[in-house]
Amino acid sequence: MPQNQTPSLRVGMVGYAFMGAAHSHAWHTAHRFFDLPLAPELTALAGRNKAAVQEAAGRMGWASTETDWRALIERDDIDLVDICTPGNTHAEIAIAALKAGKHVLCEKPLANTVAEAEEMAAVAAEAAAKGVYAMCGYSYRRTPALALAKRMVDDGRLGTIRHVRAQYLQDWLSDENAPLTWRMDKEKSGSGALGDIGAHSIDAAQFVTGQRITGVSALMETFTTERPVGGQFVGLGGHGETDENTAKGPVTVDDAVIFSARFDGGPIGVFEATRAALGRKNAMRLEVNGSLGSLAFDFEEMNFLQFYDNADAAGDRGFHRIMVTEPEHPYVGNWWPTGHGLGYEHGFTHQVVDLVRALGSGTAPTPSFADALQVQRVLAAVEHSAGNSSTWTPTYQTTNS
Ligand code: SOE
Repeated sequence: MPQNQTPSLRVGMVGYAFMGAAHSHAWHTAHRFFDLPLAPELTALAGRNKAAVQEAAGRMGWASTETDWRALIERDDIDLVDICTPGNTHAEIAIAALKAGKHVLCEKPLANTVAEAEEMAAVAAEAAAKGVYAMCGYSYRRTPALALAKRMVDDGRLGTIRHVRAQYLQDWLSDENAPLTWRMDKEKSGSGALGDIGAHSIDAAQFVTGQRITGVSALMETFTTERPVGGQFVGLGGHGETDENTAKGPVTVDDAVIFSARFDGGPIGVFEATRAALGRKNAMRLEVNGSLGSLAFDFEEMNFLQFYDNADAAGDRGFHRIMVTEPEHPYVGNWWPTGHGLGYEHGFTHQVVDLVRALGSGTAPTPSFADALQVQRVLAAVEHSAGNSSTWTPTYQTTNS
């Protein structure tokens, strides 16, 4: 349908930091590369600081601004609310938006607690019955290589899944002088590496395998327990403008988490998430081992998927590196010729594509708030396990038997 005849989807976004920038790019780009039933319009951007939100709106291409998200939700020229704010605000904004008849895209993790996530999922279920839909922004599942991994598992190329191995390794908090931000404040962020990046690994592992985590055993650690206050990050990997005289505040979340997991279909898993793995920048990795083959992915080489096929002739067996840039691969055919590759921002664009296509066909987008509630339950189980080391066995207590 010609662009000028495609019905609009008028978007209001709350928040305009790193995720706000990625989402803005996606709202601008999706219908320029994919045929969509609705044409997104960047109608309003909400933020508390008037000067800052106006500057951001100009830079990111939003038509108007609000200094209160409630005003955004009351507007009758807004069809969908996109929540790009810290986790402690997700529940209030999403519930109000859904009850006002607005579709919702909510950044991950869904909430800071299971109780909040349960309420959000319940309200979303009621809204869906009225044709108002909600999606949670686990965008990594829309990286072409991970979408291909799921397709291959669904097609039985791995056989019976036995192992899941997930790591999400960053290093932007390796420096103990990196400043204290909202991500290190449990009240605002809910948790540290666990909810910020471990949540991505949990969703990706459940998405690719099609199975859910039923139990965990965990260890969490905070290496730097206080940080300079008032410094500003220069990007995620940057260092705050602080010195030895800057006052310090407490870090109330984890720097790192490791946990073992059991999936409902039988596999066992090992997970690791850290923001203190010096040298690893955004190494979101997933390996799945099955009875017939294995897959391995590393976001730092996001255009490739490693595949070991035990059906190969014995002399030919080995991990093959699939370059996920063929038209046959998920999403890629709408971009560049084979071999040209995609980037981090494309996952957000694909997220908008799938969301808008679902809304246009009157179907519920995924991951739903119920899917995101399952991730929230895993996050809570990890925190509970780590805080109750009843099964922890110090080596000095082991007997010689
Ligand atoms: C920080 O760790 C962060 O920005 C996460 O919050 C994002 O979800 C991830 O995509 C990149 O790293």
